[in-house]
Amino acid sequence: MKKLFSFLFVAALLIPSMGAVAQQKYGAKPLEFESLKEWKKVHRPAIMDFFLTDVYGHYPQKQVTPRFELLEQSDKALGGKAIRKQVAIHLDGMPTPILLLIYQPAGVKGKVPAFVGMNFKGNHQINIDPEIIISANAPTGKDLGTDAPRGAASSRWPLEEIVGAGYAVATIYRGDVDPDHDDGFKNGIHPLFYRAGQTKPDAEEWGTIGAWAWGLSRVMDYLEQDKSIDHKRVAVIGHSRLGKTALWAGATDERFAIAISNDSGCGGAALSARKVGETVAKINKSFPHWFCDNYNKYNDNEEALLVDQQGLIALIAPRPVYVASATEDTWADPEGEFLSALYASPVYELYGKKGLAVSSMPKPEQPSIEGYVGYHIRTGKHDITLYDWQQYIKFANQHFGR
Ligand code: GTR
Repeated sequence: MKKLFSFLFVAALLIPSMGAVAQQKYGAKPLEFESLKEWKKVHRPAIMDFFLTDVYGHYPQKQVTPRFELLEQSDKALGGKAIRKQVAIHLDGMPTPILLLIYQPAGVKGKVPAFVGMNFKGNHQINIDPEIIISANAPTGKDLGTDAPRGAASSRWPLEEIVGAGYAVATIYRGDVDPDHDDGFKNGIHPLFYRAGQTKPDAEEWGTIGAWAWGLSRVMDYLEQDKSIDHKRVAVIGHSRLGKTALWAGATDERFAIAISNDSGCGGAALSARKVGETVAKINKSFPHWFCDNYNKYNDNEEALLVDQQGLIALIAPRPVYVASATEDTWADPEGEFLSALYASPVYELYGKKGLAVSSMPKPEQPSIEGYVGYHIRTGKHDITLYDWQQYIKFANQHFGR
């Protein structure tokens, strides 16, 4: 009898913990659950914890409060169509500020919605506007003339079209938050958060994508206190590595009302388990600073992932999300990007929202934007173009009631 009791006692102890060890893997499949309650109570927290601990890394506990300084403002930007604002986002301990550049429609009464995104080579490359302040961290000298002259990326930032549609554009340079190379996390914002004696993030702490996403949240802090911006209608957007960042920012900061991923590929919208194009092992080798160190556990070991990248998209639910691909961008695995959007859709349905409106991959230039999960594939290469923006504007109009 005594034996039986102790057996039952040990079994009772073991069963729940065995359950935890053999934790259900969601895999690269549709995220289908019984109820919204179950999603919110069990699965969303587990999936969020997985992305925090094993993919992008936890944000630090310590709070660093930004201070905003308006450096410059003009009502005559873009030939009088726009107001331009340039704001320094100061962080205690950072030698240089994050420079925020905003264009917003001129002559508008009331608050305007906005697109917020990072740029690759400095604010001055998004438009030829000679007044754009060049960040101390942007490529300079020879590079400024050749690699990143003013307006070099203006095709990626069709300001006239966006501002013409009634939206503000707010952008920062990625290198103002954290440089995009493996510098041992010495030069960006990471050191501001180190504990005494700490010299680099722990294995489950944020890498560069996490830091960039944190930077986008500081832009949101600014927008919340700018009375001309409707901070309840802000879409976070990014291309490629900055698309991965936009999705993570959207997942972790619910103030972003929409998240848009343009050609974000591996570690963004694309499913990793397909191993098409860039893989977890390849991305961790080429860009060891992007993710947290724990992500290396999944190099050539995708089956061990608790959930695939559809989990990242589902974390944004019920807020609208848009995933876009390009036909020649095979490195980013367009089909894997589409499937992620599709597999996240059942979570939207739990909230009573239509997810993706199509169940098979649409042809190029046939966007699916009726649901809360939008998708298109555009003919052409890895890039963000006017066509892409036109779809994002339509999608935002629909959800922002415009
Ligand atoms: C590539 C990288 C991709 C993507 C891209 C980009 O080199 O392999 O993951 O992020 O860069 O950001 O343009």
